[in-house]
Amino acid sequence: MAKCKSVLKKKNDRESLNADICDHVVFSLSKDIENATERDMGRALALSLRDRLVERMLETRDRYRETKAKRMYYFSIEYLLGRCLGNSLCNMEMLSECEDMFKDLGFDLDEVRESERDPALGNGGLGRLAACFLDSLATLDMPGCGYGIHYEYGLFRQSIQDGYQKELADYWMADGMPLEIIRPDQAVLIPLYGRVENSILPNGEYLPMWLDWEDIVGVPYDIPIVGYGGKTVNYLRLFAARASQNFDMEIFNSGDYIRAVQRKIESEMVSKVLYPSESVSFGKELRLVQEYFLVACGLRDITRRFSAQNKNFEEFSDYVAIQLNDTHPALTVVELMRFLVDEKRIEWGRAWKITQATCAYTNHTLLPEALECWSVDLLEKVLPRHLQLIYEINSRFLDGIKKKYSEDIEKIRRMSLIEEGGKKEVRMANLAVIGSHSVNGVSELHSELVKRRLFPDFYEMNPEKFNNKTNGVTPRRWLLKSNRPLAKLLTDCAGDKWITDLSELKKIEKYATDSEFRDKFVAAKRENKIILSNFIRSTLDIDVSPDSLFDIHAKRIHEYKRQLLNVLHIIHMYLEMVDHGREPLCARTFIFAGKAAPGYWEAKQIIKLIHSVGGVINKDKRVKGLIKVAFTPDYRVSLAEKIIPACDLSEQISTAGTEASGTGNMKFAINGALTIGTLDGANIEMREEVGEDNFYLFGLRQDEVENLLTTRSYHPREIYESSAEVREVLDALYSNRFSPKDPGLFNWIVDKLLADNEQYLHLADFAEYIEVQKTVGLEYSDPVLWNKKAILNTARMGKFSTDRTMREYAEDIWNIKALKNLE
Ligand code: 26W
Repeated sequence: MAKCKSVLKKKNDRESLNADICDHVVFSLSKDIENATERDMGRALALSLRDRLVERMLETRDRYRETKAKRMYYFSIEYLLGRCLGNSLCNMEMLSECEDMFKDLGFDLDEVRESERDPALGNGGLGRLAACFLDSLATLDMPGCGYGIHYEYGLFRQSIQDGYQKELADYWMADGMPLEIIRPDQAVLIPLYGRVENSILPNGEYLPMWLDWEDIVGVPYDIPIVGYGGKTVNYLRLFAARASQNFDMEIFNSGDYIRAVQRKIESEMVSKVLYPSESVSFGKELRLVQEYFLVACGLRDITRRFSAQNKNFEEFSDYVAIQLNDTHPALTVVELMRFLVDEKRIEWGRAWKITQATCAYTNHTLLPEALECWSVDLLEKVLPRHLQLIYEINSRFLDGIKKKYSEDIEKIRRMSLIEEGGKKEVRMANLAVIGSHSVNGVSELHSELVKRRLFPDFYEMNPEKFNNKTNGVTPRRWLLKSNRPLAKLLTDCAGDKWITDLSELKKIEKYATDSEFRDKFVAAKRENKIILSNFIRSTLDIDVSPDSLFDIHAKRIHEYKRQLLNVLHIIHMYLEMVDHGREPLCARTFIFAGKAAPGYWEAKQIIKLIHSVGGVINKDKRVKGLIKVAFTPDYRVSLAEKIIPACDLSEQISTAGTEASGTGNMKFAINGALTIGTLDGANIEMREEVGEDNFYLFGLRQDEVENLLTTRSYHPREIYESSAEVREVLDALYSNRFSPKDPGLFNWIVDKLLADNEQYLHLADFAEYIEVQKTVGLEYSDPVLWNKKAILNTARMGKFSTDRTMREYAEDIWNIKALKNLE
């Protein structure tokens, strides 16, 4: 076996890097150095960086092999990586050096970096969390890699026309992805469709045979994931679907060339596009195939690697942990059983124990419409052997329950993997729960609700399985890289240990009332606000003052996240000024960003509403300099990196009990924004950490919400009748004040908000929201008070680093260890 390479050939000093960049311009890009454009220089830099990463990646791999380390594989249908060049340079501690070098060469590295497309292979929170996890695992020197799909089209790009969202295709690979490494030699073959023949061997053993399947090839593309300090380089392995050679055979045999090529193209559809929704189950065949494709490619890769080191699959779970990122990869449970039972001929009970010991499941949403179910008919067509296995898993599982709870038919019905009503469906969440040894939620409140609301029967049966792992974010991307003015100030005052231990920022607590520090903190925030103001001016032609309070709501557009409540407040503030002549306590800029799922009509209407309200307010001279509304289109990681550092007030106002955790909330607070929020998701823990005086709390608690909803005692019309403020705002919407050219456009909103079945309780929280927003305005006008609170937010967010989150998963669920580098 190869020895660990403790001596790296590629040096990071300027001369070596410079020479490599020139080499890549000539030999990889085939250009003269004199004619190299900014884009060429960016690519050459990325290729030179890749050389360094690859070397370290091989070294890391050797280290894992030689120590026979247990590894964790993160299975996720989404990864929202964001741009990779700057982040990798930052983690390699090469960013400043490269900037200087580029300046000397006559280029601006910032501009080069701006031209990199975001790989947007995810929808929102779940995919971004996966990306933060990978960064932390590598930084902690832990053997943990990601497995996913190499979508050709990422999440749609959003443009706005006449206030409406329009979707554009995101062909993110147009300029190539210089950091990735294609590995055709490690391609895997995935069977689909076909039928099962049940035969019996002469010795009486049952031998199911999956026959007549079609196959697709999964080709791995590796994106190196470098930890901070550059020692450990793990990878994210994304599989692209390719047609197999068999298709070529078919062309040859059938003579129907065009039809055969069409089939080839169809099979490559599997990794063509990311499904663009966060919150509805799709039920579409292609999506099921994608989910199986991820699972099957991932498991084949893992079992191949395991076989190379260890032949005894009884020991599989001693060396392999698989984390299921929501139910999308839940078929892992079935595919691993198929592999162990059908291919390795391991006895069912043993195989089940190995499977459970290997798999763990994280739930990321409580919304009932997002819980995945797959129709039995579809499973039968796409994965006939897997459906058999699901039935077998279910029947053994239900036998166990019957023994334990005798004949509680209702309980058995609820816990079954098969939903029997109408069209038979397989409940993927139940499958993930019973096939795993650990089930976790992503914040304390959410984890409680996972036990009580989602899986009460499973919790009663196996309480020890259920646990909480509060989310976090990586401080490298979300502070060090995206907010360099603040990062520098923090390092100057508290040293640089915070980069890998965010709790070190406690050290700046003592400066919360220090005027010199405060001035610098304010200056850093102002620098970020100026950058964002300029961006808004140049892209939207809206003039916003960096002296105004930047009140920001940036996340996917969804009714439960209540962008509507924010708009109601804006309208209220506007009416106070123009109808009642009451000046606000401070000038505000309301900034929105977020995409609506293409098929989610209400969410798209909310985007239109924001534009319509903004359109009226922004051109009304009476409120000039006092309120502005801006919607920055195409929210994505790179835009978040611009927006978040510039925020004063972060809107985290979901109805209590609906947002599993939130992670944007953490990014804003770390960057010194104050939060206005409900007691939902991780807001609760953030408030505990930063202190209740430093958090603007409002709204019903989760138990109050639950009570109102279950007793059907929410009657918003009564609120409308009794509150002049509510009436004014809703009447303004109804009277077409914001839609003069489109009468009745927003009537549906008023109707919905006034209906007893309005499940997000906007009007129940309205009065308190308005009240607390007044306090916000008052306190913002007192910079000493405001900035003391803002500084304490940054100082006390240590808990919300994914370094902490990953340590907890590693210790409590995966049983993997940090592997110190040889250097
Ligand atoms: C089947 C369609 C579908 C697709 C995606 C259903 C559900 C999802 C995700 C689970 C939704 C999601 O992204 N959830 C978010 O996960 C974040 C990371 O844990 C949390 O911070 C957010 O609160 C949660 O909404």
